Amino acid sequence: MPSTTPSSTPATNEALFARAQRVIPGGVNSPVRAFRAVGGTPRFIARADGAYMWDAEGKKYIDYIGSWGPMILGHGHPAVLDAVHKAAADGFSFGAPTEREIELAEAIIALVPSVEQVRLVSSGTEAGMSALRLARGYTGRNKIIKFEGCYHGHADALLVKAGSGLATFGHPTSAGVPADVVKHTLVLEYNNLAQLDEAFAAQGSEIACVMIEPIAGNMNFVRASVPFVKRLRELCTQHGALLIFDEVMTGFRVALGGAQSVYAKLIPGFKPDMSVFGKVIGGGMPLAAFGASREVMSRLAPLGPVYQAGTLSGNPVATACGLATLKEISRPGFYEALAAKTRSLVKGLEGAARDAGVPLVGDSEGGMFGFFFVAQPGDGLPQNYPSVMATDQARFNRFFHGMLDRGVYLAPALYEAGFVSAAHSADDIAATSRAAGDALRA
Ligand code: KE4
Repeated sequence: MPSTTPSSTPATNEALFARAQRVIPGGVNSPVRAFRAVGGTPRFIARADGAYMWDAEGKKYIDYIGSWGPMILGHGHPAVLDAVHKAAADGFSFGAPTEREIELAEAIIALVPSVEQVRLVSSGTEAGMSALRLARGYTGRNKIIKFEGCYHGHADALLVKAGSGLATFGHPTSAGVPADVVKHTLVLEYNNLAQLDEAFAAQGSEIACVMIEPIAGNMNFVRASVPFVKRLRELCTQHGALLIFDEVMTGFRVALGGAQSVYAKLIPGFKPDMSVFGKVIGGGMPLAAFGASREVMSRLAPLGPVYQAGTLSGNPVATACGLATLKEISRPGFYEALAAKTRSLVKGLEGAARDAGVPLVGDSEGGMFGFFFVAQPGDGLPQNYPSVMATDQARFNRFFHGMLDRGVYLAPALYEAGFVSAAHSADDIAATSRAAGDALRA
C-alpha cells in the first residue's frame, strides 16, 4: 500500500498535478478544474474559510467560484458546520427515510410555489436526467428541446450540440453517446423566438419537454429574454409539453425563489412545469432535487411507472447541510445585501476596464455574475452562444491568470459564471477591482 502520509515539505501545485495525472484522468474529477480552457496549472486547494481559499502552497485567494455555486454563505459557516457535525455523529447514511428529508422537501416547496413535491438526488446531472425521464413518462412523448450553450449535466440525451440546420436533431457532444440516443433531442438557439415557433409548429405534438437554464450560467451569464420565456410558456402550454427550468445554478442563488421568481415578477403568473435544483440546496454536500406538481411527480416509482432511485438520495448529512444553508439564506435582507455586493463587483470590474481602455460588459442577478471582453465599447451583453464565443477569449484567459496571480480566483473558463458569497466583504470587492485594474494594465 503506497504511503499516504504527506511528505514533510508541502507539495507544489505542479507536483500535485503531475502526481494526480498518474492516477486520475487529466488529474481532475471534473474536466473544467483542469484549467484546459485557460491554460496553466490548476491550484490544488488545501482549505477554505469564508470568502477565501488557500492552495497547497499556502497562497490565499478571494474565491469567486464557491464550488460553482453551492458556497453562497462562504466556506465553513458556523451554523452549517455545526449542523453537519451533529448529523454525522448520528450516522452517515441509512438507506431508509428520515425526517430531515421531509423537512428539506417542505423547505424547498415553501420557497418555490411551482413545486408541490420534490425528489432528492445526489447531483444536478442525476436531477436533470430524472426530470427528463419523468417528462417523457408523463407525456408519453420522446422528443425534447434544449438550447445551445446550456448545460444540464452529462446525461447522454443532454450531451448534444445543435444540428446542421433548424429543427434538425442534435449530434452528440461526447464520444460514447450513440446517435440513437440523441436523435430525439432538438437543439435550438437561445433567445431565438423564430426557431422556437418553427420547432413547435413542425413537431409540437411530439415534444415531451423543453429544458432551459433561465439565466445561462454555462454561457458565462446570459439571460433568457422576457419575450422568449413568455413564448416558451405559451407554446409548452398550447402543445402539452412540460417547461423544465434547470435551476441547478440559479436556484436559491439569484433569488430565494430562484430565477423563476424573477421571471414571475416580469410575467404575471409565470411558473415552469418542473424545476431542477442543486448546488445551493446541498450547501456544498452532494445533494440536488427535481420537483413539479403532485400530478406530474405521482408518475415516479414507487407510485408510478417512471423508475428513479439512489442509494444516497436524501443523505442525512447532506440534508442537514442543505437545511442549515436554506435557513441562513432565508433570513430577511440576505439577497438584497448579496445582490448589492455582486452588483458592486461587476461595477468595479467595468470601472477598472474603462480606466484601462478595455471594453468589458458585465451583468449580475443575486449572487451570480458574469462579464465579457467585447469587441468595442458600447457593445451589449451577448444574447446567445455564438455571441458569447465571439467575445475575446484570449484576453479573458490573460485576465484570468492576471487575477489568479494577484490572489483572485475567477472561473477558469470564458463560458462559466462567477459567484459571490455572503462572506465576501466590501474590502474583498474593492481589492478585486484594484487587482482587475492592475491585471488589465499589465
Ligand atoms: P452536477 O452534476 O455537476 O452537480 O450538475 C450538473 C449541472 C446541471 N445544470 C446546470 C445548470 C449546471 O450548471 C450543472 C453543473 N454546473 C457546472 C458548472 N458550469 C459544474 C462544474 C463542473 O462541471 O465541474
